[in-house]
Amino acid sequence: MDGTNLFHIFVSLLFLYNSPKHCLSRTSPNVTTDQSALLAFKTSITIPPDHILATNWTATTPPSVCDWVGITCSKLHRRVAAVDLPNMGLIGTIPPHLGNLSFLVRLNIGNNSLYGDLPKELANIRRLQYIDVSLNNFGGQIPEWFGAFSKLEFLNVQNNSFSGSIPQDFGNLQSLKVFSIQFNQFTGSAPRTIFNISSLEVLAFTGNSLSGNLPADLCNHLSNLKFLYLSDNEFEGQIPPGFQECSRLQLLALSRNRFTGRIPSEIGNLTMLKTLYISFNSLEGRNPSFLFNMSLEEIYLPVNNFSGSLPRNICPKPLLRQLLIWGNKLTGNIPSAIGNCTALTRIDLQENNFTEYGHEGLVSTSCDVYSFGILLMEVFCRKKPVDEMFTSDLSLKHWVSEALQNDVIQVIDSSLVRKEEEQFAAKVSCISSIFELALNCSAESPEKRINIRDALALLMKIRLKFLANLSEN
Ligand SMILES: *[C@@H]1O[C@H](CO)[C@@H](O)[C@H](O)[C@H]1NC(C)=O
Ligand SMILES: *[C@@H]1O[C@H](CO)[C@@H](O)[C@H](O)[C@H]1NC(C)=O
Ligand SMILES: *[C@@H]1O[C@H](CO)[C@@H](O)[C@H](O)[C@H]1NC(C)=O
Ligand SMILES: *[C@@H]1O[C@H](CO)[C@@H](O)[C@H](O)[C@H]1NC(C)=O
Ligand SMILES: *[C@@H]1O[C@H](CO)[C@@H](O)[C@H](O)[C@H]1NC(C)=O
Ligand SMILES: *[C@@H]1O[C@H](CO)[C@@H](O)[C@H](O)[C@H]1NC(C)=O
Ligand SMILES: *[C@@H]1O[C@H](CO)[C@@H](O)[C@H](O)[C@H]1NC(C)=O
Ligand SMILES: *[C@@H]1O[C@H](CO)[C@@H](O)[C@H](O)[C@H]1NC(C)=O
Ligand SMILES: *[C@@H]1O[C@H](CO)[C@@H](O)[C@H](O)[C@H]1NC(C)=O
Ligand SMILES: *[C@@H]1O[C@H](CO)[C@@H](O)[C@H](O)[C@H]1NC(C)=O
Ligand SMILES: *[C@@H]1O[C@H](CO)[C@@H](O)[C@H](O)[C@H]1NC(C)=O
Ligand SMILES: *[C@H]1O[C@@H](CO)[C@H](O)[C@@H](O)[C@@H]1NC(C)=O
Repeated sequence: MDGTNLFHIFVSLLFLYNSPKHCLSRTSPNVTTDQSALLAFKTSITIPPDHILATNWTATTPPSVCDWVGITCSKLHRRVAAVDLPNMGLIGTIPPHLGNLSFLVRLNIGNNSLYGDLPKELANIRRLQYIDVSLNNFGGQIPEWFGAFSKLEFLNVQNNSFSGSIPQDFGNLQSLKVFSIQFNQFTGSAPRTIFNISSLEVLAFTGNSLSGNLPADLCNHLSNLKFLYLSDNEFEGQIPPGFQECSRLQLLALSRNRFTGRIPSEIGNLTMLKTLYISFNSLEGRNPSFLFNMSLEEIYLPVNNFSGSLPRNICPKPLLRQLLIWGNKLTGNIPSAIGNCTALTRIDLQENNFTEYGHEGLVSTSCDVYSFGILLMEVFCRKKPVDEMFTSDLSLKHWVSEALQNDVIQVIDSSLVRKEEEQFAAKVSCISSIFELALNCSAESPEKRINIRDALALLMKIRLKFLANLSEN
């Protein structure tokens, strides 16, 4: 007799001895167990009488938990497979009984007012794939036994009060795709084992007190990573090289840490990167111009020590939407090719050492807002300041301001607008808005002038409105 047959006989004997009825009545948890667990949860939370759970979660025989609000049962076993109670205003704690939901795959109790520890009995739920306890008041250490959920794909504990270090065992979660511990009070270094989870797509540590250097081989195993949030921590040292291995990266957030040194040029190899946040560090280096050669849509570099000038061809692709680089040591002109950044909606270049606008540059942020206003009028007016007609700024301003009240077309450069063209009205309205802004900029008394930051923002708005008008037609 071979081993397989022996096995079959053994199994049959087992069934004879333990009839299913006998078996159930003794040890096997069933849907009644699930009902008890959920009722225990109900008693551990404060529910106003008019809350849906107050009437809906009612014990019945036989149990009908599968019809309860927020509960989904598995088709096969008719056991509770998912608890979805987000945004319910629940106040209370998680009882240990919840660990009896042995068929639970998804636990989503985000955005309530639950507090206390996560009971260790939850570790019994080996099937868990999805845990969202975000936006609650849970505290204490993050349980080490989370590391035992070998099927876990989604773990979000963000916006709670967890503290202590991130357990090494989390590196065992080799199916994890989303891992967010943002906005807690975690300390210590990020365990290297985490960066070994090759399934990771989102890794979010922003808003803790994590410290130490990032591992030099940070990206070696993270070829699926799309979003990396490490801002608002106490990380220090260099930004590690080797970022080209994180080849799917779309967002990299390293702001408000203590990073020093240069931006590694390997970042330039990230062809899918759209957003780069590295503000408020002590990064340096001349001319991080490779950044402008990528497909970035948002560049945030404020308050670092970058020097050098902006590249002449600043927007080779018109993708850039936000460019914030105030508070650095950049010099030179603001390139006139900034006009090629047609998607730009927000720009802040202040507190650098850019030169006044000259023949090369269009706008200088350190230039006074008065000159900017005059420049705007010069650009859009029929007459140039060389015209004898204008002996002073005053006459230009006067001319524009008169025209705004009467017939603005008279002063608009005729090569810019023609009466017979389709966009005539949209263009005139746009230029009128620009003239109004220009007049404000060049108001005689300085305290009446809009500041340059707001002026640039307004200019962007005018542009957007113009584009919107065009698309309506
Ligand atoms: C579940 O098991 C309990 C004993 O633990 C038993 O009394 C009950 O009848 C069972 N319920 C169902 C629905 O099988
Ligand atoms: C609970 O709510 C669900 C879905 O709204 C409904 O189907 C079910 O009948 C309700 N059960 C009770 C006991 O009210
Ligand atoms: C959280 O839930 C409340 C209702 O309890 C809702 O008003 C709020 O929008 C939710 N917040 C988020 C971030 O989903
Ligand atoms: C999470 O907490 C941070 C910091 O307190 C806060 O800025 C953010 O709005 C919170 N997130 C949500 C979704 O409420
Ligand atoms: C990461 O994984 C590799 C191979 O999969 C292994 O050799 C290495 O020891 C792991 N590193 C850590 C810190 O777990
Ligand atoms: C990074 O990009 C440079 C220039 O585009 C290229 O020469 C280099 O091979 C790339 N490196 C990697 C590791 O992809
Ligand atoms: C820039 O460098 C100067 C001089 O080295 C230093 O004093 C300053 O703190 C640095 N600024 C930033 C934001 O790192
Ligand atoms: C940007 O790309 C162009 C063409 O691919 C290349 O010639 C140039 O050297 C690049 N500039 C920087 C600063 O990487
Ligand atoms: C800007 O340039 C001026 C004069 O060249 C210099 O005194 C100042 O230190 C520079 N500021 C910065 C932030 O580099
Ligand atoms: C702006 O873009 C146009 C068209 O792509 C290009 O011909 C021109 O050289 C760019 N301007 C600058 C200053 O790079
Ligand atoms: C210019 O705009 C600012 C703010 O938008 C306003 O406070 C000020 O009164 C305006 N000045 C003139 C001269 O219109
Ligand atoms: C499962 O949960 C424990 C608490 O962790 C309870 O003490 C048990 O009574 C419960 N078991 C069942 C079958 O409901």
